[in-house]
Amino acid sequence: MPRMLSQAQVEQYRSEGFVCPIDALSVEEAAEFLARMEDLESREPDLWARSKIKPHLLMMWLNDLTRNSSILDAVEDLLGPDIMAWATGHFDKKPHDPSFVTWHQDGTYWGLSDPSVVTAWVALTPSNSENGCMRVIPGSHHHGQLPHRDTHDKDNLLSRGQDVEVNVDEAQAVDLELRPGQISLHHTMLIHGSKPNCSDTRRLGITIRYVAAHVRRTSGFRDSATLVRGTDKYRNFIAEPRPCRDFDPEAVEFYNGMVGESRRRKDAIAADHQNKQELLKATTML
Ligand SMILES: O=C(O)CCC(=O)C(=O)O
Repeated sequence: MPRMLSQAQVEQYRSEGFVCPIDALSVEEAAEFLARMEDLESREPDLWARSKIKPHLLMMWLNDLTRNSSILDAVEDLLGPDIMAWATGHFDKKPHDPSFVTWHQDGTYWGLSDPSVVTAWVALTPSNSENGCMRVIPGSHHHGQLPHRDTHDKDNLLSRGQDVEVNVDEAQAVDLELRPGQISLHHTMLIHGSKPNCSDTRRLGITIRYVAAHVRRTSGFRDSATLVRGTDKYRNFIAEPRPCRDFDPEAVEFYNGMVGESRRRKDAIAADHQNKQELLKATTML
């Protein structure tokens, strides 16, 4: 018996690669997380620039969010009982913000051993078609890893502006509309993206990338994760410290160590991806 999702939602995740919407937090709980985030934003200039990778190591509110029992119940229905929070992020579009996200598959540069990886996209504000909610191509996770190119557009919210190099049929796209506190869950190979915010309201989503404890890195680089439910008998990731306060010095030291590692890993995976694509193109031209 699933804990949070219905059997139909579990099946939808398998067949279409996403589930949406899920009532994980109440509107009040979402407002409280948002208030804690905004309070920190007002006290810490460059908050997000200082914590691009794994901000849950540095911010108490975000660390608490990764451990939310309703979110974890839904994730457990897809990944099983042993769950690690591996990465977190924020996708923020201010009113009339031109920022967008190109069509992409998350797993492209992640270098993880298997697809037991789920993203929980947590809405802290309303997220709808007008303000640039996330859009997905149902069933696209069945196509496996597709080629991508880096576009580096300044308005693209992705670090490299990753863009999938296949024709995406926009008519197939489904808008994932959420009220504050609701979440969507999506598969690591699902093609998704989002348009600019054409409204007067902020659109803010927090991403939590959860992995099943058996998942490991395919590259030789070290990486860390936080066990948020169950047990970790595999020890594939270095255990992350839980911060006692925002920008806890011990957590900052740990974070700084992981940043360098993460950059080296991403560059190595991107170079490997590029080589494979060039090889694929050369072979197709023969
Ligand atoms: O929030 C968005 O617009 C896109 C989010 C996204 O690309 C992701 O969660 O991987």
